[in-house]
Amino acid sequence: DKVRIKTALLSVSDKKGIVDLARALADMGVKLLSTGGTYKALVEAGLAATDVSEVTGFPEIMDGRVKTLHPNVHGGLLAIRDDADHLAAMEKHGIGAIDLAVINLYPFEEVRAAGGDYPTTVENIDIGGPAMIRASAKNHAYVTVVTDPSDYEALLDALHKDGCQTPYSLRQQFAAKAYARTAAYDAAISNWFAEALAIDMPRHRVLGGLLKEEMRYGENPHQKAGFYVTGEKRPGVATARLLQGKQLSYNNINDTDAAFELVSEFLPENGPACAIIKHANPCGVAVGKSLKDAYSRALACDSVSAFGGIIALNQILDAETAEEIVKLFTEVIIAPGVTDEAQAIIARKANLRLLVTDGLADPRASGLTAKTVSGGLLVQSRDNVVVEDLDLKVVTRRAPTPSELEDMKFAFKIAKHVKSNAVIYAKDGQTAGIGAGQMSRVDSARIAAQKAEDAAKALGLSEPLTRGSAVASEAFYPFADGLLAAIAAGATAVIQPGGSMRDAEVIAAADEHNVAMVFTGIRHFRH
Ligand code: 93A
Repeated sequence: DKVRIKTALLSVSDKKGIVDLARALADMGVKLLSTGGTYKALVEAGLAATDVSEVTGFPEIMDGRVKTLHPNVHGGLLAIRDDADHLAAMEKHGIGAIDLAVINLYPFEEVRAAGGDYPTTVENIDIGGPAMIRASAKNHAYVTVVTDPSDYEALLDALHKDGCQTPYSLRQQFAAKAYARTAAYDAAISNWFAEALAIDMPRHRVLGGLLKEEMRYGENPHQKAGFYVTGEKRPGVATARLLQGKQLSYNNINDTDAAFELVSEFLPENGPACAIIKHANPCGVAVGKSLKDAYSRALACDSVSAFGGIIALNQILDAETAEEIVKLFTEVIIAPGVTDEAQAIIARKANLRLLVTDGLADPRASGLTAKTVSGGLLVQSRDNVVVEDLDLKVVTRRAPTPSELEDMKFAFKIAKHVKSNAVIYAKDGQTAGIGAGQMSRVDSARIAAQKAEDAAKALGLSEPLTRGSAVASEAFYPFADGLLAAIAAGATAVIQPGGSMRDAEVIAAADEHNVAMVFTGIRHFRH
C-alpha cells in the first residue's frame, strides 16, 4: 500500500511554499508537471518542469478555463495501477500516471469576501481544480492529493522518511480533506448565489463553512472544536476583529454571538444600549442616557450572574464606560468600535477580549440558522421579525400607557433572544428580571420575579423593579397561571403572541387586575 511518487502535477493559485516543495520533489527525482502560472513560477526559480499542455497536446484555451480538463490528465490521475484494462488504456492512449497532485483552487472565497463584482466572482469559480482534486482523492489507493499548503511539510516528511513513498493512511487523510475542501468550495459558491439573488430557502443554500480557526477545546475540555465561517459579510462574531486578549473559546464565540445579535436589535440612533450575556442568555439588558448608564443599568438587573459574562454594546466603547466595565471580571466585550482612550483602559486587563465589528447586525436580515440532531442538520431561516414591524393588538379593556408600550416592546425584543420558556420584566428601558430556559412558563415567571427581588435587595431598593413593569412572554400563555404569576410580581402590562385556546380566560384574568395586554401575533421560540 505504499506508492512511490514518480510524477507530480502542481497547479496552485496560492503559490505560497510551492517552489520549496517543487525543489524538494525534484531533488528526489520526481518529474514535475504544472499549469501556466505555476509552471512559470517553477521555471523562474530555476526548476525543470513540464507544461501540462505538453501532456495534453492541447494549449490552454479560453483564458485558462480549459487547461487540465483532458483525458491525459484525468486518465493519469484515475487509472487503477494494477488493473490490466486500465494499463492497456494508458498504453494505447499514451497516458502517463500522475502519482501526486498538489492543487489549490481559484480564490473564490477571497474574491467574494473582498466584494468582487458579479463577473469577477463567477470567473473565480474553479472547474478544473476541483475535478482533479476529486479524481485524485477517489484514486487515493494510488494517488496522493494535497490541497492545503500547510500540509506540504507533512508530505515531505513522509516522502523523506520512506524513499519518496506515501503511506496509505496519509493518502486517506489527504483524500478526506480534499473532499471537505471541494464541498466547502461549492457551498461557498452556492451561498454566494443565494446571497446575490436574495434567496432565503434552505434548499438553495448550503451551510458548509471554511475553517477559520481550531479551538483548544469545545463546550467541554474533552471535546474538539473548530470555528467554520460561511463568508457572510454581516457584522458579528465571525467577522469581528480581536483587538486584545487570547483566542476566543467555543463558549465565548457562542455567547458573544448571542450578545451581539441581541444588542443589534437596538439602533444606535435611538440611544445607547447594552446587553450582558451568560451562557447564551441575557442576564441584563438596558438602554441608557449614556453608554455607561446603559451598562450600569444592564448590570443592575443581575450583577451576580454578570460576573465572567459577555458585554455587547450598540455604540462605540468610550472611556467612561470602559472604566466602569474593568471594575468587574468580564470575558469578552463586543462593540461596533472603540475610542483610543477606551482601548488603553481595556488594555489594563490583559485577558479581557475586545472585539470590534465596525457596525451592527441587521436584525431584519435574512439568512439561515442550523442545529445538529443525531444524523442530520435542522436548517431554518433566521428569526428576523422585529417588534416595531408588528401590528400590536390591544386585547384588554385597558390600553397600555405610552411608557408601558415602550417597555412592552423593549421586553419582547429581548424575549426573542432568551431561551424558551422566556419571561422578561422590564421597566423604563431596563430589564427587571429575566426567566430563561424553564420547562414551565410559570417557573420562568417566578424565577424572573425572584431575580428582580434579589436585585432590589442588592441595590438597596424598597421594592423590586417588577412593580409597575411590563412583562413579555415569547410564546402564548396556555393558561392564566403564568400571567397571574407576573401580575403577582407587580407587572401592569403584558405583551405576548396570543393564540392559545384559552386566550379568553387569560384576557379575563388581565382585565380583572386592570392589566393592559397586547398580542403580537408572532412568537419567538428559541430552543
Ligand atoms: O479555469 S479552470 O477551471 N480550468 C482548468 O482546466 C484548470 N486546471 C487547473 N481552472 C483550472 N485550474 C486551476 O488553475 C487550479 O485549480 C489552480 O487554482 C489554478 C492554477 O493556475 P496557474 O498554474 O495557471 O496559476
